[in-house]
Amino acid sequence: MTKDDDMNRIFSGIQPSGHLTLGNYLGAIKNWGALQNTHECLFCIVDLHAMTVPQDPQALRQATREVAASFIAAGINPQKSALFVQSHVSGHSELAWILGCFTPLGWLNRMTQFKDKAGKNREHACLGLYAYPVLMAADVLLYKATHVPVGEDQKQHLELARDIAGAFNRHFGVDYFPLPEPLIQGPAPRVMSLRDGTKKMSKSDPSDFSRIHLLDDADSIVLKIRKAKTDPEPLPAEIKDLEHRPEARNLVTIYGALAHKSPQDVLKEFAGASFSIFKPALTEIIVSVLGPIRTETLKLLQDPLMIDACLKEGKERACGLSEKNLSEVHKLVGFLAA
Ligand code: AQP
Repeated sequence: MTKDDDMNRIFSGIQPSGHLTLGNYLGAIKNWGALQNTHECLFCIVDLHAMTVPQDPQALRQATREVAASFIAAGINPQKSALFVQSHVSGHSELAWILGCFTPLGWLNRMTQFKDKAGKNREHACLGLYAYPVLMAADVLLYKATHVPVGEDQKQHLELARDIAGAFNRHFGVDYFPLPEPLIQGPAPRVMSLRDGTKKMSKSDPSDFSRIHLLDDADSIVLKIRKAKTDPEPLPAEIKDLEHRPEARNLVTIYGALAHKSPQDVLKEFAGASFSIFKPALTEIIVSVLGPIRTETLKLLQDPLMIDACLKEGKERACGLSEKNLSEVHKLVGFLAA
């Protein structure tokens, strides 16, 4: 029951709370393909998390298959990595309960995502939204994952997962759960909204024009980039001159992430250019990267039985690990063997 036999295991997940965005792609999925070659990987469609805000059941089912198809289209190989749905592995909810008993409310009160999502309506926010980070800790710790690739927005939740793992280990005087490390390595760890460069691009933003979806066709991408908020100045030569121009900086970062260039190198190419020059170039590169992913996703979605079969196989692999770890946790906390 040590952590040594579980070195270098990756867990990461995405909520099927809508259509995946360019932010999900650049902050998370894009890096997952390469990680499969160096780590044992578990990639999860976290539908229990999606439920923390209201979901239409039919849309949730559809989005779950769509996310699975996009993962495969973007390079996740279900033969190499366990690709599965969170609600198919009951251990996530069970471990969340156990870990919740080691999580002081003071820690949860600091979580900025809860404050952002609950807004002024805090008294009416559901327990699930408040307890979201405990479930996220359970997702990772259930597999004793050592590394979690996430975008910058999830860093605080991952720090909490480390605190909870530490609290559990200390309570029982064991070195059982590894303290999971964030891997914030995406080329654009924080992609911002196209309407407001100070807000992150999000699936659930009320404005469709705030984001690019992985399934947007070329015409929609042209339109969304044309309408993206900018300012009247041309692009500067130096990155420091974008400090107070969040929308411009965001578009330059997106271009660089897709072209495998640093934002400074993008400026070398476009210094002095107006947005009427830069935006078409940006559109072209977005369409060239997302186009093939879109085509492949739509093709995969025509065969839902094949997607379900991949998810079933992933579930079996995930259950193999989670059942072993949960029975060890049961022993540690003092549950009678069933
Ligand atoms: N804008 C972003 N930039 C970089 N990374 C991002 N991620 C999400 N948005 C961006 C990364 O994608 C992974 C999965 O996110 P999620 O869907 O589980 O939850 P989220 O972070 O809350 O994403 P959304 O799109 O904002 O969902 P909603 O609107 O439903 O809350 C994570 O690794 C995240 O960092």
